[in-house]
Amino acid sequence: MAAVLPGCNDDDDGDDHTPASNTVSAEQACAALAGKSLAGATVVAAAAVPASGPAPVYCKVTASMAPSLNLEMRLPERWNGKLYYGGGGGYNGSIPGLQGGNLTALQAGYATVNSDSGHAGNGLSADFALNDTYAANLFGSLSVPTVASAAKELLQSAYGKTPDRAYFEGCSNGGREALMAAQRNPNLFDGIIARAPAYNWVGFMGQFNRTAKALAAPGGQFNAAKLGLLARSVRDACDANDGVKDGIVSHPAACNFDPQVLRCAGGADAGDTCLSDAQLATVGSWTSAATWAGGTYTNTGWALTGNEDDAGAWPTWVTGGGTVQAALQYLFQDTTVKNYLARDRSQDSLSYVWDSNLNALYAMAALNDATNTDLRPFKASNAKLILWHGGNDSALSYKATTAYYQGVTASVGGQAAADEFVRYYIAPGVDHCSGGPGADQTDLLAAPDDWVSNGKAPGTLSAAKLGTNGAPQLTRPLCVYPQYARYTGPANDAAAAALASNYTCTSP
Ligand SMILES: [Ca+2]
Repeated sequence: MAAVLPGCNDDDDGDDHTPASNTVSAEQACAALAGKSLAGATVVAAAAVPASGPAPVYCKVTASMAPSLNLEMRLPERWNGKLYYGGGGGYNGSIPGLQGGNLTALQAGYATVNSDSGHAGNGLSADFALNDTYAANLFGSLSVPTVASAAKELLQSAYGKTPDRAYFEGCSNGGREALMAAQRNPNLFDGIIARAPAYNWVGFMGQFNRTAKALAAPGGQFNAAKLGLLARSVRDACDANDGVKDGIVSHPAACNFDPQVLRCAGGADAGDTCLSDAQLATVGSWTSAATWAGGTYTNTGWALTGNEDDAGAWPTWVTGGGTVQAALQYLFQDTTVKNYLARDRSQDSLSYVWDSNLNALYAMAALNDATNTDLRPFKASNAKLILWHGGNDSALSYKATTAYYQGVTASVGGQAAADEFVRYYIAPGVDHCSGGPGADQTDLLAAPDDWVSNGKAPGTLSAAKLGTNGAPQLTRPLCVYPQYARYTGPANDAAAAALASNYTCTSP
């Protein structure tokens, strides 16, 4: 059948099913797509959604791709001619909703697309990977180019033209999807925003396993008082080093706090004012690099930041509030051991030796690792890359993203070449993807779009932390790595310390 050629719609009412304009009503866009099958995607539903709160009116399109990939597009009435692809999180398994980057993009006139990456399930579960190699491939790398291809054809059908620009943004596993696309599909997107990327899958999952074992060892767990002691001691030592005691260590790489000063006399646990040897071993596991399989797989470890006690930091990711089996690091490595490595759901992950089955590691790396730093093809396509990482991320260390950035810089031939297409930002005091005491909100989509469309390379950006009323509670400059925001305002002035204008991006 050749019934989907754009413009060939004279057999019906003539002007509202295959429009060739950026201004198309939600009803028109939906009518153009209802019942269509394009690029392997079958439209399941297409319905106009009225404006609501911050969201404009749009056409919501759901489509499925055999055997089990589901995607959703949101088509605005005044389309800016660009596509925004928002990545997933964790082990995916559901379609991200209209919030965060999706909402920002739709408000700015982008058409958006998201997918479940090929399976339905809980984002903490890798059950899909145990017996379904195709689902594992879709999760690892195939879903993004597959969905992007379909999305571009659906836009052609809805608006009568393919997008002028396409951007991908993701955080955590979405950040991994972003780097995977930059590495394997260098022509697919004009700009890619990789936030807190989970790119080093074998390495960081191995580190999760290592951390969980340290916490599960006799006496290795932290209660709230001991966690507060550790974090407060780091702040006492390093908070003021950036020019202001604001509860945020803005340059943790220069913080030389030695946790051994907290050791209980004799090393046995002597209460909440000191750390036992088992607890210091947990800290040592946290801050040290790890290697497996003779150095084939590595992980950087974390810097001590002084905000380990933030609710979205260690309590969520590491200690599980005192029960390691409730911590997200434990849960992610546990489902990974069961479904990718041991391939046995009865395997106890805390007794599993991470590199006991090298072939299993190789297979998981082939599926999920996005560690290739050679982005010369991506650069040659004139695409741009924004890297962003929260400085207080207790899930994925910013140090790993720094290592990736340095690897890319070397691969493309040095700093000047890297500066032509990559920017890297660390947001101090920000937890995994968002949250924490730092300024976590930045319009990162505008940066690559301005770079690609207008040749305006991004420099210092603006970041804010919003209060519960939605107004900025504090602002900070978001500095280009390796610079950090140093306070240069009046001393002992809390109001001044909350304003970005009193900070200067400073080289370390
Ligand atoms: Ca500070």
